[in-house]
Parts: sequence; C-alpha cells; structure tokens
Amino acid sequence: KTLFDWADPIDFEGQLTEEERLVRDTARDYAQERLLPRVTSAFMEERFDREIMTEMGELGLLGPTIPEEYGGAGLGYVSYGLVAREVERVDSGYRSAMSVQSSLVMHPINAYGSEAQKRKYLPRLATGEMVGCFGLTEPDAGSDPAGMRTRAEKIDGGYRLSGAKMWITNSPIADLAVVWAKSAAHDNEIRGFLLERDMKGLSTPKIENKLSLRASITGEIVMDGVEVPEENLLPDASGLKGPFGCLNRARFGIGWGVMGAAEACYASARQYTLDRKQFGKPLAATQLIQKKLADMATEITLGLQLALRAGRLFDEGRLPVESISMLKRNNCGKALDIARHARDMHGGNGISGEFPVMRHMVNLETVNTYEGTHDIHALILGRAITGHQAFF
Ligand code: TGC
Ligand code: FAD
Repeated sequence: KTLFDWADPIDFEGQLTEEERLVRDTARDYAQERLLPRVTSAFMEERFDREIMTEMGELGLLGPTIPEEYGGAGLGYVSYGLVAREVERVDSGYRSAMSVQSSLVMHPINAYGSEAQKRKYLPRLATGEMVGCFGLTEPDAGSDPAGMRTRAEKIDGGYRLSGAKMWITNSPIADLAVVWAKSAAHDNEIRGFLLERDMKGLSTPKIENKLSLRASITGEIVMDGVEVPEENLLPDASGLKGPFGCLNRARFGIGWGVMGAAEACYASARQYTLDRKQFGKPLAATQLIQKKLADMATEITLGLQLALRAGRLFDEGRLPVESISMLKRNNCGKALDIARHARDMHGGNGISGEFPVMRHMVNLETVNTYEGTHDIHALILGRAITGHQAFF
C-alpha cells in the first residue's frame, strides 16, 4: 500500500524538475532560517527590514524570470511560484515586497522598457540595491483603474506628472516608482513612467496603523508637478494592458504564495490539535476537527495543482489571463478560509503572536483584496464565461 503523506497527498513534489526543487529549497531555507525568526517582531512593530531586499537579491529571488543578461535568473514561472509559496509560508508581507519588485517593477521595465532603461535599472533591482514600487491605485480609483486622475502633461524634454497614488507597497522606501498616468501627449492614453526618488515634487508618505500586512511597508505616491525626462517614459506600453500585463504575473505569484500561508496554518492546526487534550483526548481525535483538517488538506492539494498547471501553461505561453483570475481568486479565498478555521482550532491561543495563524489570517484579508478583489475576479471570469461584462 502506498503511504499517505498528510503534507503532500498526491505527490505534488514528484511533478517538479530537479532545477525547480533546487530553487524551492534555496527559498525555503532562506525563508525558514532568516525570515521566520524576525517576522513576529516585525509584524508587532509594523516594521519592514530593508536589508531583506538585499538578502533576497543575493540569492537570486528578485526577478527570477528576468533574463540573465539583465541580472535576473532566467527561470520559468513554476520556479517563481515556488519561491512565492516558500516566502509566503512565513508571511504574506514578505512575499508582497518580493512580488512587487519582480512582477510589478522589473517585469514592466523588461517587457516595455528601452534597452537603456533595462541596463540602467534591472541589474540593480535584481540585487536589491534598488527597491521599486508600482503605482496604479488612487484614492478614487481602485477596482476601476481606468478612472485614474493622475495626469502627465508634455513639457520641453519630458513630462510633468500630477496626482496621487494610494496603498502602494514599498513606496516609502522605494528608489524607483513605476507610475501609470493618463498622458495628454498620447491622446490621454495610460502610459508608464519611471520616477526616481530624488525628483522634485515627489513624496511617498507611509500609511500607518495597518491591521494587516504589518511586516510590509505601504504608502502613497504624491506627485506635485514632478518633471520626468523623456527617457523615463516606458516606450512599449500604451493603455491599461500595460499595467494589466504586470498584474497577470503578480496575481499568478499570489495564487502560489497564498498556498504557502495556507499550508503553514494547516500544519499548525494539525500539530496543535494533536498536542492539545480536552475531554480526555487530543482535539485531533474528534470528528469535527478531523473534518476541518481533511477540508484543508483537500483545498491545498487542489490549489497547488491548479497553480502548477497554470505555471506550466504560462511557461508555454498558453495561459489565458482569465485563468489567472481563477487561480488568484480561488486560492486567496480558500487560504483565507483555512486561516480562519486554523485560528479557531487554536482556541484562545489562536489569537496569540506565538502562533502564526492569526497573523496569516489578517494578512490574507489584504491579499484577497489587492491585485483585484475576490469579486472583481468573479466578474472577470463571468465576462469570459458569458460574453457579458457586469462591472457597470
Ligand atoms: P478592459 O476593457 O477589460 O481592458 C482594457 C484593456 O486591457 C486589456 N486587458 C488585459 N491585458 C492584459 N492582461 C489582462 N489581464 C488584461 N485585462 C484586460 C484589454 O484587452 C483591453 O485592451 P485594449 O487593447 O482593448 O485597450 O478594462 P476595464 O477598465 O473594463 O477593466 C475592468 C477590470 C475590473 C477587469 C480591471 O480594471 C481590473 O482588473 N481591476 C482590478 C484592479 C487591480 O487589480 N488593481 C491592482 C493594483 S496593483 C496591486 O494591488 C498591487 S498589490 C502588490 C503586492 O503588495 O503584492
Ligand atoms: P474598491 O474598488 O472601492 O472596492 C470596494 C468593494 O467593492 C470590494 O469588495 C469590491 O469587490 C467591490 N466592487 C468594486 N467594484 C464592483 C463592481 N463593479 N461590482 C461589484 N462589486 C464591486 N495598488 C497598487 O497600485 N500598488 C500596490 O503596490 C498596492 N499595494 C497594496 C497594498 C495593500 C496593503 C493594500 C490594502 C492595497 C494595495 N493596493 C495597491 C491597492 C489594491 O489593489 C486595491 O485596494 C484593490 O484593487 C481594491 O481597490 P479599492 O481598495 O479601491 O476597493
């Protein structure tokens, strides 16, 4: 009889290549040895340690899919997903910092940038010497980014940007911001601009007192007539498909990452209920607890399998963007549900920082919202299924 592995019931592991396992092990060792020991205090103190970016850069975890000639690791999307899963097994905030740098900053420069932009920024972003952020959302334009107010007007030798971006991961510590704005010189099309920290009129105030993703730093990008030279316009992106091309990659990584958070909650709930005795026996020996563990194991197994299949199709260039919505939506919703159950199964101890479950639970509230909310992804899928858009 083949033995059942509670942590891998269908031999997920056996589907990975040797290279993918090596990448995964590097990320796992780093996350468990270097990130896990700092996460509780970072979360409690609402602190992001800047050196994490340099550490990740040294290991090749930033921009893993970017070609080697620009400082990336030239890996496939399954490897990228495996890294996200290991980092988010520790904390969604750390995965957030990493996925913004990789998918939302390095990807647009690589995909839409000039040769000079690629050579100037990508190697320094890959090592973590530079930190980047991505400004799409505004105070009055979240799910509907087409409603953005940020404007670029043409001036001699470049553009002048005015407006404000809200809820921007990494912005207070970023050296570089990829900002999306409506450009008067391009028929009011949305265009991407590369803003550097020292540009006049640019500020990035921190958003304080978050109750979720506290180990990640979030802020605004305020542009008070920031003058951006012509060479900092991304030449090859026009319209919303520019930022959406980046979101596809970040959403894909989130679909993997949240399974890491869910696995951490499942493992913690299993161990806790094996150890904890009530009514004279382990909690794990009761039917209700076993049903919850069985549901968790099943959803994680299905979610990882969806992620892996999506990754293989992505690498082959055959993954529909709507299928990325299915992956992001399903896996975030299921991970949040698993975290809530795991928190409950820890009883009173579940609210303590000594266990990871409540931290994962509150983090996943954000992850279920950013990069397109759970319901927005239902509408994206609904449009693809029926041919009717129901956004407005
Ligand atoms: P729609 O008419 O659907 O599309 C406009 C143009 O874009 C193209 N397009 C895509 N291209 C590539 N990939 C995709 N996924 C695409 N989706 C659409 C489309 O073909 C069209 O092109 P063209 O040539 O015809 O102009 O646009 P819409 O305004 O109706 O969009 C509606 C909706 C709801 C789908 C969209 O706006 C949406 O996805 N909203 C959610 C916004 C969102 O996800 N924001 C994320 C902000 S960044 C973030 O949260 C980072 S968190 C990072 C972290 O810390 O990890
Ligand atoms: P809203 O769009 O106002 O939505 C509110 C509610 O209404 C949601 O439940 C939504 O599903 C629902 N809703 C909206 N439209 C419809 C509709 N047509 N039909 C039915 N229901 C609808 N953005 C960036 O650009 N860069 C970042 O780095 C970034 N990082 C973030 C980090 C954090 C910690 C957080 C919290 C957010 C971040 N975001 C970032 C912003 C994030 O992408 C937005 O919060 C998200 O897209 C939702 O937008 P909103 O908050 O304006 O909500």
